[in-house]
Amino acid sequence: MIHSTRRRFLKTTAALASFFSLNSLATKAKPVSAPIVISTWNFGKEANVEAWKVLAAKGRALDAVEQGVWVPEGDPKEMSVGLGGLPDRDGRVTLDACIMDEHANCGAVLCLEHIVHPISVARKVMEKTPHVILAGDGALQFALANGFKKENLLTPESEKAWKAWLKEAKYKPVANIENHDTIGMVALDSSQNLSGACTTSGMAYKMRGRVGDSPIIGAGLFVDNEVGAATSTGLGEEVIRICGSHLVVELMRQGNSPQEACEKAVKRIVKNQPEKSKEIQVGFLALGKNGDYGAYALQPGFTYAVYSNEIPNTIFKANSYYSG
Ligand code: SD4
Repeated sequence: MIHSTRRRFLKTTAALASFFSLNSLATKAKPVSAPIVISTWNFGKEANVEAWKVLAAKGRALDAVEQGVWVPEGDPKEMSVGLGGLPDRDGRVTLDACIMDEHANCGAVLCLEHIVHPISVARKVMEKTPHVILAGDGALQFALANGFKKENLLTPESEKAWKAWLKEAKYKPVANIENHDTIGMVALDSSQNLSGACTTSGMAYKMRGRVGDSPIIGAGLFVDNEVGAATSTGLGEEVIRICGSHLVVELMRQGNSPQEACEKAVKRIVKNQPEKSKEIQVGFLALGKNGDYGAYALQPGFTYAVYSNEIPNTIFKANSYYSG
């Protein structure tokens, strides 16, 4: 009698436990929605259109993110990426980019000058060299040897902005606007594979040779095909200090949703730099293997664009730690 009551109790407890664990999974995870592409800031919306063409045709996420980020890279009006990017304090446009695929293959270029599409040079580094990173003159030499054209990236508008800056020549990053933005894009294709790309002209009026988080695998971008992908934007030095995108992906591996993971990474920055974090912007964007996604920033104003079969290329505002 005691035994059968106990057995019944155990059975009920096991049933309840599995009910609740399934239920908590169900509430955590949104429906699988591959393919999906998400990218940083408002200009991500236009970039998503190109990425979506690849994804909708059942192409690879890797091709989608490369083609997607080409849009702001090639747009002279975008003063934070590629052609027309704001220069360093010496007036030189220096670009940073990296790309990563579902096999943990990755490539990056740092402080690359004169090439409109650094993301494609990064992809060539990944595919054609035994290395992950090429920097500066070596990256340019490699690009030229691989058929990329040498161009002047400093547009009259960027040059004018730089000359105006020179009057005071004060380096002071402003949250969200004016002198920084980056496109980070992550995608899940219809074969359920993840890839990501991140490309920028970095912080405007930076010191010559300065490199931010964007081309650093694990900081500006990280992809783990078992778990998810993440990318970042904002003041790169603060992202590098916490290996931001890698941290987000590892938090997802531990069972956090992409949203929770982005929030925890932002809070890590606050914990490390409580005073500084009030004045700067950092935003994370993450995509889980199941199509769930999330974003979070230090300050209000961080936007991102999502495109999937269920979400017709929409710009969302990320929640933030500070209310502004
Ligand atoms: C950098 N993270 O170079 C880049 C800049 C950026 O929004 O994303 N700005 O630090």
